[in-house]
Amino acid sequence: MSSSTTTQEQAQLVEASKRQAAYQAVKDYLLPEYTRIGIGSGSTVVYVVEAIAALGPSVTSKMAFYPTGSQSEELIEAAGLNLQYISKLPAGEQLDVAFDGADEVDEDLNLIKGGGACLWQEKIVATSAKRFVCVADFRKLSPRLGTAWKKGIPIEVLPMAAPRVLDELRRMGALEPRIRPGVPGKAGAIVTDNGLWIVDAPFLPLLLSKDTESGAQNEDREKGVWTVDALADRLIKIPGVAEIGLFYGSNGLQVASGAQKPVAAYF
Ligand code: ABF
Repeated sequence: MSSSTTTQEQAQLVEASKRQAAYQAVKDYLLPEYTRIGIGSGSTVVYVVEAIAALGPSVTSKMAFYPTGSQSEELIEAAGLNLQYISKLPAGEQLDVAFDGADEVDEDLNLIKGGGACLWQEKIVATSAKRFVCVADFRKLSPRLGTAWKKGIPIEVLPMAAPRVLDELRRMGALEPRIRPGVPGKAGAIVTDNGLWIVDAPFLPLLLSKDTESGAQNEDREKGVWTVDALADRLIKIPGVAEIGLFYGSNGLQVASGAQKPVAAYF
């Protein structure tokens, strides 16, 4: 078997896994009585929308779909689904469920998100939902965040603050944090749907809270090793940081927003 065939077969396996995960997630978590559905970003979510559209108008015509950015807005419209905006969701009301992908998922369902630069709106939609369903293929699961996704934690920043944010990240032990470039071959940073930039900050694999029950946390932090929750708490406080691509699985979404924790990751 040639190496190109192997690469092609691997690509097919990944696409089949994403599709299977998406259809399973929709089957298990899109209840017919739901009326407000969050739709995330990325290539896996394309299959989520495909699976929803395949249910047909008898199910979907009573539902409204809330995007996390321009990509999912286009997906919703192209599938003929009813597009609505989270800005119009009245205070005190919630989405029934939100589906989104991830770049990496650890065993506590903590997530790295933002590889597609949509993390801020993704977090708003996720935390507006009673239930958040992470749809992820087999490549995304790892014991510690930073093991499978090595590009770093995506952080959405105010452009004028980017150099200061990089300085602080280096002080915290980030390994070569950098401003994410925009279009290949052209100078300049990627610009998010919110007009901001993305900084990618690689750290050594993040510990789960339970890893530090032995009391080794301080010693580890001096070596640049953080727990998910300690790092998230610190990153979000850096001046100029708008949002971070760490989504807590076990408790963060609840603590931060009152929304429910992620309930599922499919592999
Ligand atoms: C969104 O899309 C992002 O938070 C994440 O970065 C990315 C995952 O994309 P894919 O499904 O293409 O791997 O969910």
